[in-house]
Amino acid sequence: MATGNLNLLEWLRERCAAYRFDVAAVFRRTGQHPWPLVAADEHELAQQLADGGHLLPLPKEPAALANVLEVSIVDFVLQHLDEVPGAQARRGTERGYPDIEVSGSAFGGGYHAVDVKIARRAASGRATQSRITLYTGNSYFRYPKLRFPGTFRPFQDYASHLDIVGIYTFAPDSPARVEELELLVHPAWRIASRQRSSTTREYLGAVTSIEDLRGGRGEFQTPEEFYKFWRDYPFRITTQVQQQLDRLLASQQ
Ligand SMILES: [Ca+2]
Repeated sequence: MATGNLNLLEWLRERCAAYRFDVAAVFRRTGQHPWPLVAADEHELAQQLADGGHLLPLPKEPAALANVLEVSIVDFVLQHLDEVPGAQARRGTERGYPDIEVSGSAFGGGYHAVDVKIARRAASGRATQSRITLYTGNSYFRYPKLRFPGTFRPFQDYASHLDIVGIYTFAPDSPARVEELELLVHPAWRIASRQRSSTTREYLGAVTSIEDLRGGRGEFQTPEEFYKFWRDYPFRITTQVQQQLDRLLASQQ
């Protein structure tokens, strides 16, 4: 296969269409049943483990459950990237940006940021229950030439910023908690709104309509319009960011 001819956005869409969340529950070592335990297939095994008291449900709390999904999706993407000749990828830090950094000749060279976002469907089924956070607005995003802690390089050094958005229905009675998971892939600016995603944190929010998220219909016509709006936004510069800035500026003199 010739290198440099893959479009990362298209590649991710194709791969993500084949993703299945197959984490059924949390395994507990202790159970009550006779040994050996013999199962003909994974369904029978799951049933026997459940009947034998080996399974605990996944967490209900949205952030905890989102983290389980995120880790599983990042693992899946990294595994598939590993099979692409001429592609490199690495996993970001828990609280940093991005979740995955992709590079190499397979995708035309340069560095690409891929971030995973998880949202629960609202009861209506038409919107996300809360607004997805696209970026933290007062640090690496606002100062795109500086390399902040928790990042691999300055924001502007990425050729593209892509988001994998996972939307699921919360199933309180299922040990897996997650049903009807849908994965969408878009450049982050395409699903951006003009609203913050938190009243207390310095976060930029996405649009909440699931139709608009699917179609990549955010509130900006161009990336320039998006970056101008959110870089001009009067976010608070927290003490932590102030200290990071002081250090970064001092090291560049
Ligand atoms: Ca993430």
